[in-house]
Amino acid sequence: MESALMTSLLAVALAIPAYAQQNAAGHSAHQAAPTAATALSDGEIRKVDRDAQKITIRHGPIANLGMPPMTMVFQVKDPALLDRSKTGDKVRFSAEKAGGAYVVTHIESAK
Ligand SMILES: [Cu+2]
Repeated sequence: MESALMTSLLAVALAIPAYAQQNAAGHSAHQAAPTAATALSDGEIRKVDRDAQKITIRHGPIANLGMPPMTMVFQVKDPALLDRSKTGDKVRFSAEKAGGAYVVTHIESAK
């Protein structure tokens, strides 16, 4: 009985630092999840063209594309990205080059 209690207390004591570490790692992993392949860039939506499935973004530097800040038109990987975007939105987004076109793969609201 007593040794069982000691064992469970020991298990808890050992688990606490492991949990804390795992939690910290889990948090940063969560932050990085949408950006596994590409880093997020800052941008502001200038135009959403649903017919052409294109979006104009005034963006900051895009590290993975080696692109300086500018305003430009992107294609979108998923048309649903357009539904969540409107002119004037401040966003964080990721883009990649696919078949000679620049394609937005992720957009999230910038807070
Ligand atoms: Cu650009």
